[in-house]
Amino acid sequence: MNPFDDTIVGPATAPGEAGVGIVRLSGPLSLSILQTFFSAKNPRSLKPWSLAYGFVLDQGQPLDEVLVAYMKPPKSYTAELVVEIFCHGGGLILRRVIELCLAQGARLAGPGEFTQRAFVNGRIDLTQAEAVGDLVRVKTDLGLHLVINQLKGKLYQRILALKEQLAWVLALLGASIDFPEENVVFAHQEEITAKLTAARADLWALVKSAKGGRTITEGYKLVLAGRPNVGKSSLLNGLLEEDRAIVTSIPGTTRDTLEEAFTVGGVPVKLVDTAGLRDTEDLIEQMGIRRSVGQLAQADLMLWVLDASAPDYHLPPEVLELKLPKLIVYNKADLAPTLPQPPALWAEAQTIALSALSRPDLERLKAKLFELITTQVGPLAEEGALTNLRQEEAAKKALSALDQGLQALEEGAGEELLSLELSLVLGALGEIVGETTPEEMLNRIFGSFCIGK
Ligand SMILES: Nc1nc2c(ncn2[C@@H]2O[C@H](COP(=O)(O)OP(=O)(O)O)[C@@H](O)[C@H]2O)c(=O)[nH]1
Ligand SMILES: [Mg+2]
Repeated sequence: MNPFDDTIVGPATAPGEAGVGIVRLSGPLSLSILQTFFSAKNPRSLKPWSLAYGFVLDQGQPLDEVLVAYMKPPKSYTAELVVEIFCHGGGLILRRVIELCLAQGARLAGPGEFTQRAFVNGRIDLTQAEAVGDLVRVKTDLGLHLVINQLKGKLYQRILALKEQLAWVLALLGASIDFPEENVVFAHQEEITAKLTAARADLWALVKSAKGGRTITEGYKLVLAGRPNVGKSSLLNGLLEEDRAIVTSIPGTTRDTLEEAFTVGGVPVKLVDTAGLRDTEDLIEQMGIRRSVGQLAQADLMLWVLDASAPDYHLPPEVLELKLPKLIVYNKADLAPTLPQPPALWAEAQTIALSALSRPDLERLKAKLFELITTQVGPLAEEGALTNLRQEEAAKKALSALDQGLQALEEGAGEELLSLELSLVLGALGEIVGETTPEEMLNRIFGSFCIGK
């Protein structure tokens, strides 16, 4: 049974002039409220999951010519009785139709309340509800792919599978606590360890997916770094196809970091130009260099730009120590008769030789970036990934409780302690999908939706 006994109403389309504007009702009175003011051309056409044509009447006078659909529980957006009235788009019409509904006993829906009902009524989990919110905001193809998969329940399924693995172990432990004379932990120690180790690997992968998931939705950070005058700013301008950064032959021209957005194959990318890394007495330049290092610390990929005609591999130690993926870019290849050997340092990094002044070369660089980015984040869109900080925090909480449990098991602690840790893991996973999420967090999530969603 659905827990809500009131009926809510709201505009399902954005305000303003448009071809159609939709009023949506959800709750037990939806259909009877509709019938007080809807006059169908053919009364038998008002059937569930089909469209009926007619007029909305206000005190007997036609207010709008509309199409109406109603959906019976549980096969509707909210899993309740839902009515949608397709009016002509226009602020006044929608307001008047909503007023008719309110006069008949409906209540104005709050932000995200339809989706919240779908969640509370168990049609979708919290990650799917969040996907509904993200779907309207997503700006790139890959982001859309990820969010649609989340809406279809890919992330939910991943978490469900993990929970099942853990629940199985918990049941085994429960049996042992109930019948302490048979030392079940002892009997099944190996099996339990194997099961929990496998679960840990899955959970670890899930926690790791958060970075990629957020990269897809929020953006991938590419930082151009290297010695002064190697052509970093020229590369930024070339990739953006506009003269955004100042380029001169004077070393030390770029003194501050500069960030611009573009997309590579559907992934939003934040491209950052930085001050050249060198020892300098100039105070402003020193500050710029500190900023460069700060940007690199947050980068997903460093483009280490070198002058191919005179490569200088010297970099400040704090940059050398950074552990992040790198692409070595030998720029000014047009001036280099032979290309230098890649340095032994960072031997694992890929290299590309090009000229920032050549359009085909820049296209080649873009293709390379596409390849690097999609190998990092592409598969995530398919498998489902954590896409926001809330989910990530809960997954990390689950991982640390599971580690505690594994440690307890190793140290031969009793099954009670292990059961307790596993319950904490299940609780944290339940928070991701909305089973054990605190009320105020739910309110915050749905409160960020628009009215009528
Ligand atoms: N021949 C040649 N000159 C380049 C190339 N890329 C940049 N330059 C020149 O190198 C100088 C420094 O470029 P700039 O982008 O300001 O370097 P930054 O200090 O690393 O940002 C400018 O005079 C550019 O025109 C290239 O691929 N070939
Ligand atoms: Mg520059």
